[in-house]
Amino acid sequence: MSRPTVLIPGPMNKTVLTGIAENFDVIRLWEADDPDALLAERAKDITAVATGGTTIDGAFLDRLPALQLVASFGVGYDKIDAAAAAERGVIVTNTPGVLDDEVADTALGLLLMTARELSRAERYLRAGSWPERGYPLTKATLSGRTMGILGLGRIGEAIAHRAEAFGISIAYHNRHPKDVAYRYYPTLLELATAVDILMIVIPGGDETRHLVNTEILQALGPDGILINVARGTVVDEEALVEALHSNTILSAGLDVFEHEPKVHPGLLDLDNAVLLPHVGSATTPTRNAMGQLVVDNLTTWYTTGAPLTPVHESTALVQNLHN
Ligand code: 8YV
Repeated sequence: MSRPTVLIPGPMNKTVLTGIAENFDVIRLWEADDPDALLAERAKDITAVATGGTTIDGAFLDRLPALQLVASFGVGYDKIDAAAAAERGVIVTNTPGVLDDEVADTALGLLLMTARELSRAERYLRAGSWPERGYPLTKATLSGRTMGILGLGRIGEAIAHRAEAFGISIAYHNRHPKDVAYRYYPTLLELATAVDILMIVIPGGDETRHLVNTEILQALGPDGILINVARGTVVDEEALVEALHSNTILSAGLDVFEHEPKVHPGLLDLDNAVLLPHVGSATTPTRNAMGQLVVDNLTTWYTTGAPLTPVHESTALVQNLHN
């Protein structure tokens, strides 16, 4: 039997590249001299795409008439139009679960850096200022505070468990309440009003775009801390810069940005913002585990017809295949 052909549109995690090469014919589109010509020539052979950040919309899918599966690297898949894929009978998979602890660790690290000004204090030491005077006391402490989690999924729960160990109380807002002991708020505005720390873990995409706006930041208030480890698009970045500048909120810790890797210049100028270059899941073991799950989704699709981790837009398709 001939080996299935997998298209990789852009540069990709090494575990994926090595793992796929063992059992599939691979087209590395980003290395082609004329990617459009190559795509047109090979389109009829391509039955799967492995991707890690390329935009895959209806127009792209229409260029691949034989496509069956899009295996995406990462838990968030906002760059892929999974509904358009489902309409065309194409299943999308992502890499949930294997990165929960890593992202939760980053979230807590970012919270500590922000509340206790740890990166600013380190800059103070390196600048040689300590012998003159000790670093000023921080206004915020984490003890006895309440964290509101926007998007209590698997990563949100991993963050909640860690935060509880710090003595932080947990509340959350989802579309529907879950069977958990944490207090549920039916609206984001009520959650932001009730908590000291707003932790964003909700998926990106059109549905959640600019959910955190001026009104929400005002509700969070002058002692409030915003942490975002999800997608930059969830926050209206202009409104956030203004809120940090005018002390409408105390501070923000951000691992993600609306136009990353470009960062709003207004954020770069602010001392009450801690900024990380999207490192939530960025360790070698976790990225390898994510890469292996991409490979495993492809392999199981071709060997059993049942991908391991289809996204929710694809579940009906998968069920129909097995009925
Ligand atoms: C990665 C992420 O940075 O999984 C996600 O949704 O945002 C991160 O784990 C991203 O997948 C890298 O491409």
